[in-house]
Amino acid sequence: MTMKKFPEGFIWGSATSSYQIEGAHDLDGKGPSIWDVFCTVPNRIKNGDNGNIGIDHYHKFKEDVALMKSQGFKAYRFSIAWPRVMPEGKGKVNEKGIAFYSDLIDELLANDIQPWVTLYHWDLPLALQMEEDGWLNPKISEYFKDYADLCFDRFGDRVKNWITLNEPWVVSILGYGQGAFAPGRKSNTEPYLAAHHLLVSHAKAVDLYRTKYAHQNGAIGITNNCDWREPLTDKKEDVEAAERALQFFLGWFADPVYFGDYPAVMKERLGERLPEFTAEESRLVKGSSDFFGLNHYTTMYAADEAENPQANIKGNGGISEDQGVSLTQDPDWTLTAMDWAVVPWGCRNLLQWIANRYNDPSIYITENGFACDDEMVNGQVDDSNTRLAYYKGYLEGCHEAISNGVNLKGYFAWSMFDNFEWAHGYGSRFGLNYVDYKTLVRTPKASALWFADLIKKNQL
Ligand code: PNW
Repeated sequence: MTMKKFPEGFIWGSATSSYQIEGAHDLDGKGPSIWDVFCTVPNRIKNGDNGNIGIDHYHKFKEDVALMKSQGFKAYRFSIAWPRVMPEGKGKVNEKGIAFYSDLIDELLANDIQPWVTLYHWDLPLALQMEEDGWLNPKISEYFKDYADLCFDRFGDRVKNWITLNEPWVVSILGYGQGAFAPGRKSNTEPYLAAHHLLVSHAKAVDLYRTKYAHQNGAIGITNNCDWREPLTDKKEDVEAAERALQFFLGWFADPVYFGDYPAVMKERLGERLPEFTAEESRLVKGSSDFFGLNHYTTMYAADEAENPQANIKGNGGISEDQGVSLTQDPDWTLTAMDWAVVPWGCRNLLQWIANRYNDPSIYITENGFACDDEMVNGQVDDSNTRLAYYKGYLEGCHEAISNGVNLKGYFAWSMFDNFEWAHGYGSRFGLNYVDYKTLVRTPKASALWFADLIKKNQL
């Protein structure tokens, strides 16, 4: 077997988000978020789970950083809970919340782990939802900018890698289209409006960082999620359908960032439901990312709807009737607990598609991982045939893309720990480290030990 080396300086990290791990939902002055409340609505979350306690990272962060250090991670991606530092989303600052993140950052740096900080990973302050209509209100971009200003001011002396938004596609589609995530709205117009305000909010925060905080010499970008779409057949209609699906998924957010406008195919198909960028907005959004943040998990076959009208669409498709695309999985593909298929070559193909379309940006995979309901047997979780095999395959895909010239600069495993998997609750475990939700004891799974070795050697 040939050894697959990764480029020197390749960044190996693991990732989490605030609501999924912190707990301490109402402690030390934190305000409620839309997720705190969404979880109280009956039947929205599997088993009625919620993030009230999470994995109590709020109290155990030193232990958690020690675990990262022992597993060799050089970077840690986490998010700041907006309502922990600004309980009402604007105005008054909660100094105890600031102190928590400040201590976490210091602890990471003391252990030679670079903090990669996401400003928004879905826990919007409830007051902004109730009083201001959340992401549907154009004023949100000013509130987000002020919140970003606070974070750059308090943490920017030590944090050099910022991600404004995590997965605006999920916020728009699952939060405002399908209603599966907070704030639970169902609509075929609101997702496009929310997305527009998300993009402008991102761009204003980046502009602020590059002007007011230029002296901090950090990098800032956005993280988008995208599955790969492989044409079901090599018929022209299916090839076009797969391309159209990618433009509705990733192009929706990445085209504005790289080209200053939405993809032509979205404008054609959506007409007035797709907002237009003003000249000023377009100027602000274009070029607003120092790197291409990508969260990637799975792949589906895409066919033209007319070609394959009976296809069984299983989530992840966005608003399919807007795209005229039908999606299917190969019955031979292994599925995770989320029903996401394991397709390592899709990861390679997507990286190459991004490199081609966006002119070879520096790419960081900011999430990639495998969900299952792990079990502890004799004090150990052996995930070598499930999660570990997934990581190995996907990292081989990454390595191939790098060999083909793709500028992939780093990789963050999702997730460092088992945690609250949103609407799926605690049953779908993504962690490299097992968490016993009764005792809150953390135990490295086989995949965590495999990562430690991989990082040490920097090769597969
Ligand atoms: C991402 N989809 O969520 C999030 O960034 C994480 O917080 C989450 O735990 C992880 O992936 C696993 O789910 C997604 O429907 C949720 O395509 C849904 C989708 C994609 C990503």
